[in-house]
Amino acid sequence: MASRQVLLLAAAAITVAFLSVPASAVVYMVGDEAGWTLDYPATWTDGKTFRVGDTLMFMYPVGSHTVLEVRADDYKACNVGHPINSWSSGSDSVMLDKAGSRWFVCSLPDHCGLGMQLTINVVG
Ligand SMILES: [Cu+2]
Repeated sequence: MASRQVLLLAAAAITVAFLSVPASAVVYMVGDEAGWTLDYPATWTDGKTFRVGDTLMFMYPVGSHTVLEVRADDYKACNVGHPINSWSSGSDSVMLDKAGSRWFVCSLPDHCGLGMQLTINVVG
């Protein structure tokens, strides 16, 4: 009997946990089907509204690219020497956990200059 009550409580707690996740949270595949590549289209962000709680997924063959989060001035200059964060798993999940602008580049030689740059504005 007691174990049945524990199970019911656990089920209720799980339900509440799911309900508290914003229904609007979106997982964005950067570059869509093409992924995070040299052909990544600069227009990919057009028409998208990124919100706190959404996630960016960067997909690429391991070793072919990386993902660095950088500051605005390093973004503009393609300076990869002082990243805020870096990822290289080939399946990198980046949570948009706060409002504001964020800047991402690939760290491989010339890739940033060839267009592997992504800047987004996250709204609360
Ligand atoms: Cu690259």
